[in-house]
Amino acid sequence: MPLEQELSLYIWSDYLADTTVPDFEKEFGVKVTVDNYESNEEMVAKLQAGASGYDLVVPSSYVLTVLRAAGLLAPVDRTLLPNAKNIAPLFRNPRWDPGDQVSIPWQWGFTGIAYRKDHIQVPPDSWAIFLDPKYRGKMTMLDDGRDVLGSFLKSHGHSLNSVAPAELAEAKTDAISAKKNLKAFLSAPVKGQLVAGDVWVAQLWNGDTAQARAESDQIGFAPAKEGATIWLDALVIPKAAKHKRAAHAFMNYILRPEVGAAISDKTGYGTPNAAAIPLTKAKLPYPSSAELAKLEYQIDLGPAGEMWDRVWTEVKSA
Ligand code: N2P
Repeated sequence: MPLEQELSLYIWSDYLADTTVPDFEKEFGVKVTVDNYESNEEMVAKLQAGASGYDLVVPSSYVLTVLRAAGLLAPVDRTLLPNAKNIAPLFRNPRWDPGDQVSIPWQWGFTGIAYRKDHIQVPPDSWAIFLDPKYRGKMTMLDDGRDVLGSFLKSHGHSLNSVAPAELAEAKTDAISAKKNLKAFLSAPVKGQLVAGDVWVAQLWNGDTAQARAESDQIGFAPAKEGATIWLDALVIPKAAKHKRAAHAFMNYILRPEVGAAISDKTGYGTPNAAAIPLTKAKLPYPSSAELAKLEYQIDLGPAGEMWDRVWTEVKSA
């Protein structure tokens, strides 16, 4: 299969190093188009609405499960990925892609609480901060029902994948109370507001917080003591992709140690590339077993996903 001259990448915002795409274009003679999304749900909605122009997308693991089960993903030809040898054992043969058939890992991270040190003296290490009216109007939570309801489920000692209606109802009550204190539900774009000092406390991912910290030393990050989401986002090729050979070339390219390290240095997220870790500035290690014990992967909720969607819609419109 000859290398096509185009590649269309659909990826979370702020998830590439500045050099990742230009260097690939130069070396491979492939013109890359990059489109961004701010949530898994936004990406899935676009794919479901029939967007068929993408050659690579980067779902979180629980969404990968759904796309895979729906038969929307193309098999990945590992013979075209000699650099897959660099993938750390922790990220091989994951439960969301048994046998590594349709994906390669992109980055991993977790959700916590970003805060302005100049306004908040004690690191806010509990999701309860969002229920405290003291910082009304200066706080945001992610625009992501799984993360918002998940954090309040954790606060009550439940799994963030709970499908028990009574548990979800408790989380919904908290989310609606929190909403009164929030400036907005906002994901990656909150970084600018943290840096500007307009937001003092934000439920945010560790890497995006690190990106904000690179612009302001007033930004801290506290893991929530009740526990939180850990995720792994992965590169997949939609079945309808028109440039599958170029998609494989890009996959193999990002699995180079120096390319993976540059992505992590820019995004602040962990690399699943074992050969890249020694080259990263932060040398972000894999989660320790103590950390892993507090963190939980989101899983596909199956038919209960509809109940979750309904609850989240109710929170957003409350
Ligand atoms: C990209 C962050 C994506 C993390 N800015 C969510 N899985």
